[in-house]
Formats: sequence, C-alpha cells, structure tokens
Amino acid sequence: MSENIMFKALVTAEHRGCFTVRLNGAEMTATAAGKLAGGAVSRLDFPVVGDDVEVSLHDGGSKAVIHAVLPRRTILLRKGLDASADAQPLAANIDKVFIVMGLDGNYNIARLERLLVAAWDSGAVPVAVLTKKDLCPEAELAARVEAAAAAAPGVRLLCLSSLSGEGVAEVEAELAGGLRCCFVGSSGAGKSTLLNRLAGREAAATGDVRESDARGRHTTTGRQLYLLPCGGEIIDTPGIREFGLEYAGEGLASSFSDISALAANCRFGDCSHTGEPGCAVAAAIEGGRLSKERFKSYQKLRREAERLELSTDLKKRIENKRKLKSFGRMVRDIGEVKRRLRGG
Ligand SMILES: Nc1nc2c(ncn2[C@@H]2O[C@H](COP(=O)(O)OP(=O)(O)OP(=O)(O)O)[C@@H](O)[C@H]2O)c(=O)[nH]1
Ligand SMILES: [Mg+2]
Ligand SMILES: [Zn+2]
Repeated sequence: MSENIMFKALVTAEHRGCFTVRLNGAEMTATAAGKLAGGAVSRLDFPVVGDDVEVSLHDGGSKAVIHAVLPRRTILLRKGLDASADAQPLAANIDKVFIVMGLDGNYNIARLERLLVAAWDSGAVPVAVLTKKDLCPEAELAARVEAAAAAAPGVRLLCLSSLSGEGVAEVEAELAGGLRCCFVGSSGAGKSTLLNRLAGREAAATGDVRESDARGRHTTTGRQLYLLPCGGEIIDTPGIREFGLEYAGEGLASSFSDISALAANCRFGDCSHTGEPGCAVAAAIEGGRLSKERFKSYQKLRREAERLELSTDLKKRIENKRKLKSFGRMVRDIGEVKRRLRGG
C-alpha cells in the first residue's frame, strides 16, 4: 500500500492530542502530520472530533496520519475567560448542540445562557436538555423548567431522567435522520449517563458528583463520537470549567431573541437600554414582561463579548506597532550604515 495515497476519514475521538479516525467502517489511531502542526496559526487549524480529514495509511493500514482538515459545516468553539488565549474548537460538523444541565445542584441559568450563545454561534441548532428530573423536588420542578424555557426562547427544551428513562425517547427523536449532535455542559450534568442510556450499554464512564455541592469530578477527559442504535451520532465531551464567549456574533442576539425583539421598538436604533427615552426594553421590565435578571445577564454577556472584541483589537494594534517598530529600526540601521560608509 502506497503511503502517498490520501483517503478521506472521519475523526471519531481525540484524547490528549491523539486521534482515532474511522475509514471504511474501521477505526484506527491517528496522529497529526508535522506539517499540519508547523503550518498551524491557531487551534482552529488542528483536527477536532467530527472533522472530515485527509489521511495516509501506515504500518500495513493499521495507523493513519492526518494531513489536512476538510472545510467544516459547523464548529462549536469555547473561549477561556482569558481573552488572550485562542478559542478551542470542541466539535465539528454537528447538526445540533445539546446543552445538558441537571435539575439538581447542577442547575444554573447563567451557564445555560452562556452555552446557548456559543451553541447559536456554532451554526448548529441548540437544544436544551434538563436531566435528573428524578432528583428535582416536585415542588420546584415547574419553576425550574419554566425559568430554563424563559432563558432559551425559540429553543426546544427536553426534560428527562436517565435513571428511569423517562423522556429519553425525545432525545432519540431529535436525532432522527441520523443527525450528528454534541453534548456540552458542566461536569456532573449527566452527559455520559444520558449517552449510555441512548447507546443501551456502558459506552462511556460516568462518575459520582460531590455530595456537598453536587459538582462533578471531571470523569470524561477526551472527546468521542458514538454511533447510536437509533442511527444518530453523539459526541460526548468533558465538562467545562469556564466557558467564555468567542465574539459578539449573532449568537447573542439569537439567544436573547426576546430582548432583540423588544429593542426593535426602542426609539433610538442604538439604544443601550440604560435610561434613554422611549426605551421599549425598560418599558417591558417596568411592565413585568421581561425579568430584571434576564436583562442583567444579557448586559453581562454583551459587555464580556465587547471586551473580548476590544482585546482582540488591542492585540492586533500591538502586533502592528511591533511590526512598525522593527521596520523603524531597520530604517534607522540603514541610516547608520550609510553614515558609516560616508565616514560620518
Ligand atoms: N438520579 C439521577 N442521577 C443521574 C442522572 N443522570 C446522571 N446522573 C448521575 O450524575 C452523576 C454524573 O453523571 P455523568 O454522566 O458522569 O456526568 P457528566 O456530565 O458526563 O460529567 P463529566 O464527564 O465529568 O463532564 C453520576 O453519578 C450519574 O449517575 C439522572 O437522570 N438521575
Ligand atoms: Mg462525562
Ligand atoms: Zn432600549
């Protein structure tokens, strides 16, 4: 077998820089070619689970080397809270992003809102999945589901228990037609448990949450794509500690479509909804049609996204300045040489 022939393969797993690819139904380990790493300018240039890639085969066809990442349909990005770090791609070519959140101590509306913005920006369709229904006190269930629905306007909301199996069929229905979806959510949300339920076997390891605060123990460490009996595909990912936003894309407007719709009626097109006359957003808060908390989280995410944009701008400016400076130095050096040649 010639090692120069290229094949198209699918990246099905990534664990600490090692990949698994699927080619003609067979899975094999793969590494990224040196030239891929050499030519990479950002983490976006590296393969991620869900990527279609070009590989060459080695060791009698048992190992693969990834030479190129083919164009992506969708890409889910996570930005650390450190604005200077590169965005990290989590999954590629996904149809839907399932934002998984437990109805137990894992429940956190601000996190849901944050993940929704990233999901909208990925180009895939977000779905909110509330797990551990069996652990939620009966008296609080309706209010929790309602608050999640209000935080996710226009987003399909599922409520289930992976323990009893109640509601799990609705996740399967979301995968109809063999869609590829990805699970995101904090550690302990119940992503891998739901995956196992869908797979009908213990495909992925799951872990207890700490009793004191219901926090997970980061059981899943790599990203992996699973082919389910229903025909759909799920990419399970590790719980994320922090989830910053990549940029103030359309995702923010889509996630807060209720506020965007209100803002369309503000008197001023560039209304910041902080006291301008004729502000429709302020009127809605006043009239109880929009909650103050929801408006606050919108403002917070918007400020964060703007800060990120600013710091990216700043980075570019510093980089330009550095280039100009070294150019200036070069011009000075030439002047020096000329002076010396003139004997000055
Ligand atoms: N009672 C109940 N427990 C659940 C349910 N779903 C998950 N759990 C439990 O929650 C704990 C964490 O579940 P995991 O599936 O490992 O969570 P994860 O989201 O994959 O976490 P990481 O891999 O760390 O990101 C485990 O002890 C599960 O048994 C549920 O629907 N009901
Ligand atoms: Mg897990
Ligand atoms: Zn306004």
